[in-house]
Amino acid sequence: MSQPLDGATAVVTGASRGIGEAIARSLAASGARVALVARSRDALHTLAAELGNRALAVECDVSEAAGVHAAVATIITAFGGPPRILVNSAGLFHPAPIADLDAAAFDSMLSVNLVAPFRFVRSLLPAMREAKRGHIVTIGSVADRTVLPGNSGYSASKFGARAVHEVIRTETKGSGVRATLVSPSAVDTPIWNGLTAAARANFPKAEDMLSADDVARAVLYAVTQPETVNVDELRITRS
Ligand code: NJP
Repeated sequence: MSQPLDGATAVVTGASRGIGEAIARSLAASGARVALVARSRDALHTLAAELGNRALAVECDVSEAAGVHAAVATIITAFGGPPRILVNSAGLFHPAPIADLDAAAFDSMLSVNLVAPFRFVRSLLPAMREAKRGHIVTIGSVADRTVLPGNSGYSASKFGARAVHEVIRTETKGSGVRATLVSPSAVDTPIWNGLTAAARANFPKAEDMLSADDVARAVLYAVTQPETVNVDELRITRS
C-alpha cells in the first residue's frame, strides 16, 4: 500500500529519544527514509536497526560546526542529494533562576537550540532551493512566545529559533521550500529527567503533559500537505 511519504527523505536531529525519536518513527512509518542524528550511538543504532532500510544512524554533536558539516556530507551522500524534510528537534532545557544559571548552561542552550538548527539550515537550504523542494521543520516551544521564571536561556534560544523560522519563511516563500514551526507545551519525554523538584515546580506533572507522539502527528500533518500549502506555525497544548 502506498504511503504519503514514499520516496521522501528526512533528517531528524535529536532522534535518539523523546520527540525526535517519535518524529523519526512517524516519518519512517509514512514511507520516508530517515537520517537519525544525535550523539547517543547505542540508541541511534538500536532505532536504525528497528526501522530497517528506512533509517540511517548519523552520530553527531550538533553543537560542533565540524560535526554538523560532516553529518550533512554523510547524509547528502547517502540520500544522493538534500533531504526533502529537515526536522530540527535536538534540544537542551536547563531551567534555573538567572542568578543560579551557569553561563556555560546558558551558552549550551543557545548552541544546541538556536545555532545548531541554523547550521543545518544554512548547509542544506542552497541545495533545497536548487531542487525547488524541501521542508524545514523547527521544533519550538510554548517558551518561544511566553516567558516563565527560570527560562532565561531556554526562552532566549526558543524566541530566537522562532525568529529564524520566520525569516526562513520569508526568504523561501515561492521557492518550493517550505518552513513550519511546531511549538508544543510541556511534553512527557526524558528532557525532564534529572531536574530538581525546584526546577520542575512551575511545570505540569508528567501525566498532564502532551506525548511525543502528539508532536509527531503535528509534524506529519505539516509535511504531508499539498506542495501548494505551507503550514507556517502549529501551537499545541493539552486540551
Ligand atoms: O528532549 P529529550 P525532547 N548534539 O531530552 C539531542 C523541545 N520541547 O525530545 O545527543 C546532538 O528527550 C539528544 O540526543 P543525544 C525541546 O526544546 C520539548 O523533549 O543522544 N544531539 C536527544 O535526542 C527540543 O528542541 C518540550 O543526547 C543533541 C534530544 O536532543 C525538542 O522539543 C516542550 C545534543 C533531546 O531529547 C525535543 O525535546 C517544548 C547535541 N549536542 C519544547 N544535545 C518538552 N519535552 O516538554 C541534545 O515546549 N541532543
